[in-house]
Amino acid sequence: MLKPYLSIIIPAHNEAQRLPPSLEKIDLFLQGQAYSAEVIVVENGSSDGTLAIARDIARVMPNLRVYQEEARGKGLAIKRGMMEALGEYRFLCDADLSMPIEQVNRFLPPTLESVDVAIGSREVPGAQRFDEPPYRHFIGRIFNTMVRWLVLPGLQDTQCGFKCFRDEVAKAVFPLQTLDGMSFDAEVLFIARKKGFKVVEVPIDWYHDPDSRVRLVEDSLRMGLDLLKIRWRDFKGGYDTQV
Ligand SMILES: Nc1nc2c(ncn2[C@@H]2O[C@H](COP(=O)(O)OP(=O)(O)O)[C@@H](O)[C@H]2O)c(=O)[nH]1
Ligand SMILES: [Mg+2]
Repeated sequence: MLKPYLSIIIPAHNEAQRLPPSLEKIDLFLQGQAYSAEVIVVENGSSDGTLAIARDIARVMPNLRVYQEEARGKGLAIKRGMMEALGEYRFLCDADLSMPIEQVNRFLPPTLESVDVAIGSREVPGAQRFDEPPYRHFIGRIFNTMVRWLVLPGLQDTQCGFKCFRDEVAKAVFPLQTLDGMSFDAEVLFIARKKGFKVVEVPIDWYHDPDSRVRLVEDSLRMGLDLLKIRWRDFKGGYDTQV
């Protein structure tokens, strides 16, 4: 395959319901764009036939590739997708399309010129949130405060599921990623900054989807611990390797 301009990487765990309509929207959107693109789905740990459904869709969507990882974890799936991707820009995209896919162009030239890492943000001026219950927003703000104190000063929203990496940045950062779960974002952004790449926040529209794979208590505790792991690993020189 020739190097596409854009790779859209979708992690999918028990997404039998949400993935097919999202892939259809993405396919339609990409057909209307002047650039070339591929779509990569990485499934792991599903019990609802997500993998078979994604493979069925790949038969009629030639630019879709589907992969599977054995163990569960969004971070694990993202790392695999990033390693498989060929695009000049590599865009992480949640299966629920909480951000309308058309807004992917906000992360790409000519809207944003040659940015290293552009992250979708629900907290910077211009962003809008729809239908999010206040308690979920509040928990997100507590986590972000911890993220800013411990690993990523200045970034207002690191957990949004829509992020774009230039290929050179992805190749330098993702091989060093060690976190498999929901806090992989904080680690890869930390590594990117450490390597001297610039991270910018892009305002997006966010439509909250109450159907969530996040286990609020279990995942929140694990995510807090993960932030300490990032600091500890960095202290021990774990991110100093060049790849
Ligand atoms: N492959 C994979 N994807 C996951 C896993 N956990 C969550 N995801 C995906 O991560 C994305 C965000 O999940 P979602 O439930 O929408 O999280 P929320 O928006 O933060 O409530 C979706 O595309 C999920 O399918 C996992 O263990 N493996
Ligand atoms: Mg979601």
